Amino acid sequence: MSNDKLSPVEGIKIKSNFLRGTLKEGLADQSTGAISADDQQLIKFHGMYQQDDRDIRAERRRHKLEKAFSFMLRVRMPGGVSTPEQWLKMDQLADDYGNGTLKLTTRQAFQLHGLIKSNLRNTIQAIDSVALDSIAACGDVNRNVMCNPNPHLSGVYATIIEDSDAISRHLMPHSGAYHEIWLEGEKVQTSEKEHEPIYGETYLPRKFKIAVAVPPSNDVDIYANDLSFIAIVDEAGEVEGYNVAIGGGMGMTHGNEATYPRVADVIGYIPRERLLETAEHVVTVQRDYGDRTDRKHARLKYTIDTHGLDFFKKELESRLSGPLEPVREFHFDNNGDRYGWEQGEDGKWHLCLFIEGGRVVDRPLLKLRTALREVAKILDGDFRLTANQNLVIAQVSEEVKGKIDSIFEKYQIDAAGTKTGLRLSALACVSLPTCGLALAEAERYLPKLIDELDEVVENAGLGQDSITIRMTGCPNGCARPYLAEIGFVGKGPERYNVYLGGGHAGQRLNRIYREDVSASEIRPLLEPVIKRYASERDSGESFGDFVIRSGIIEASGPGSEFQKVSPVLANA
Ligand code: SRM
Ligand code: SF4
Repeated sequence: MSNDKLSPVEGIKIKSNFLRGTLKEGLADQSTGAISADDQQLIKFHGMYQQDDRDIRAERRRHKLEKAFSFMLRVRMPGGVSTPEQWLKMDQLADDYGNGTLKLTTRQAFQLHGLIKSNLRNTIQAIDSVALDSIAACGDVNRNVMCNPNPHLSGVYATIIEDSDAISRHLMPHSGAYHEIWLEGEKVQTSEKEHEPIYGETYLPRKFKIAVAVPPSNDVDIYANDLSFIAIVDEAGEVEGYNVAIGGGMGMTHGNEATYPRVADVIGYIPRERLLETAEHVVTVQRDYGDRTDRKHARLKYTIDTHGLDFFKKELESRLSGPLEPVREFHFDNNGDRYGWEQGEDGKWHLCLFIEGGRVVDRPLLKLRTALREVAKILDGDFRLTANQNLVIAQVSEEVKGKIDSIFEKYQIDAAGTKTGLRLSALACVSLPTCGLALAEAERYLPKLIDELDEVVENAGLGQDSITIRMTGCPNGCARPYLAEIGFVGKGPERYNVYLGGGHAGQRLNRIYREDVSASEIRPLLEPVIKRYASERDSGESFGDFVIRSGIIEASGPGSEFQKVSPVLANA
C-alpha cells in the first residue's frame, strides 16, 4: 500500500517518535489552552482527550474567545478494581483539578473531566502516587481490559482478574514516552533503540478492546468487544480455559452504510495457558490486516468482514502454537448488574450500588460523592467498577458492612437497589457538554425520559421487570445501545433514532424501529409497544424477544442481523 493512501493519523504515529510528538512543547505553551492537532491524536495514547465545554461554545465564539479547552483523563484499571486509597485520590483530584465529579465508564474505568492543560502533569503524577496510570486508556492500542466483578465467586474471580491484568500488561505499549513526558520530565537514558515488540511503530489501525466474562453473566457485553474470552469453569470450580470471540463493535456513522455495529463470533476454545499468545496474535493479525487507509473501516470487525472469518481464523492459527479447539458450551442469561448486598463463597460481603449515569457527584439532595468518600475511609475491601457504570463495594467484613449501611442511611443512598427495573437497567454515555462528537443529550436527559417511561410501565402493570434501555448522544455507541432491548441514538438536538429488540443477555443486535424521533415523541411512540408487551408476552419472555415474535420489529429488511439467537452458543 502506498503511503499517500494511509489515513493521516498513520503519518502522525510514524513521525511521533513512539508517541512523543511535540507534547512537551505543547504543554509548555501558555498562549493557548489547547495542544496542536497532531498532538491531540497522540495524547489519546496517554489516556487523554482534548475537549471544550460545549454549553458555552457559542457564547465564547460571540465574544471572540478561544473555546473553553480542557482535557478528559481516563485511568487504566483492568477489571475496574480500585483500592480505597486510589478511590480517595481520584475523589480528591476531581476537586483539585477536575469538574468536581468522577465518571465511572462503561469499560470499568475512572474518568476526570475539565482538567486544564497546566494541571495535566500534576494530575498524572498524583494518580501515579497511588499506582494508577492512564497509559493506553485511549488510542490505537489495546484499551482497558474488562472482566466481570463476580463478587460472590471468589476463586473464579481471582483467576479472571489475574488473567485480565496479565493481558493488559502483555499488550501495554513499551514506549517510554508516558514516563518521560508526565512523570520524569527527562528522556529515560538507555543504550537500546526503542521499539514496540507487538505493535510496531504505527501501533494498531484503530482502538482495540478486550473483555473476559464468566457465564452466565455477560455484564461486560462480550459481543461488543474486538476480542473476548468466555471462561469455562470445570467441576472443581477452576477456570480450565476460554472460548474465544472476535469481531464485536458498536460504532457506526449516520448515513454511511459501510459502517455498522456487529456482534462478535465465537471461534474456538483455548486452555488457560494459551491466553496470552491468543490475545497477542489476534492483535498482530489485526495489526497486519486492518485497514489503515480509512479509520471508519479500521476496526477488527471490518477486517473480519473484508477478509472472511475463515481467513482470519486460519491466519490466527498459523501464528499460534496450535489450532483452536472446538467451542465449549456456555450460556449467558443477562448483561445487567445484581444490586444490593450479597455474601460470597468466602463469607465476605459485596454491595452492588446503582450509580445513575456512572456519575459520582454531590447534588443538593443526594451527597453520593461524600458518602462514598466516607465509605472509602473505612473500607476493608476494595471497589470494583462495573461495565454498567455501577460500583461494587467488595470484600467487606461483617463489622464494616454495618458501618457502610449506617453511612448510606445517613445520606439516604438507596443501597438495596429499589429503583424501578427500567432505571436499574439503563445506561447513557457521557455526551454533552464534554463529548466533542455528541449530537444530542444522553447522560443529562435519560433520567428524565426514564421518569416518563416508568409511568408507562407502571400503568401497564409491569412492575419491577427489567428492560435494558441505553442512550447515546451519537452513533458511536459508547453505552452499547445496539445491544439494548430499547436503544436511543442521538441524531441531532433533542432527536433520536429508536431501536428495539436487542437480546436480554446482550447477545443480539436490535434494529431500527423509528428514525429521527423528537424527545417529546418518544413516550407516545413506545407506550403502545410496552402495553402490548405487558398483555401479550409469554411467561418469562424478555421485551427484546417479544418485539420480534410479535412482529413489532420485522424479522427481515435492511440493517442489522435480526434472527432470534439463543444465548447458548449464540455465534458458534
Ligand atoms: Fe466511547 C469516542 C466516551 C465506551 C465507541 N468515547 C469517545 C469519546 C472519547 C469522544 C471522542 O472521541 O472525542 C468520548 C468521550 C466523552 C467524554 O466526554 O467523556 C467517549 N466511550 C466513552 C465512555 C466514557 C462512555 C461512558 O459514558 O462511559 C466510555 C469509556 C470507556 C473506557 O473506559 O474506556 C466509552 N466507546 C465506548 C464503548 C463501549 C465499550 O467499549 O464497551 C464503545 C462501543 C464499542 C466499540 O468500541 O465499538 C465506544 N467511542 C466509541 C467510538 C466509535 C468507535 C468505532 O469503532 O466507530 C468513538 C469514536 C471514535 O473512536 O472515533 C468513541
Ligand atoms: Fe460521545 Fe457519541 Fe460516545 Fe456518547 S456515544 S460519549 S456522544 S462519542
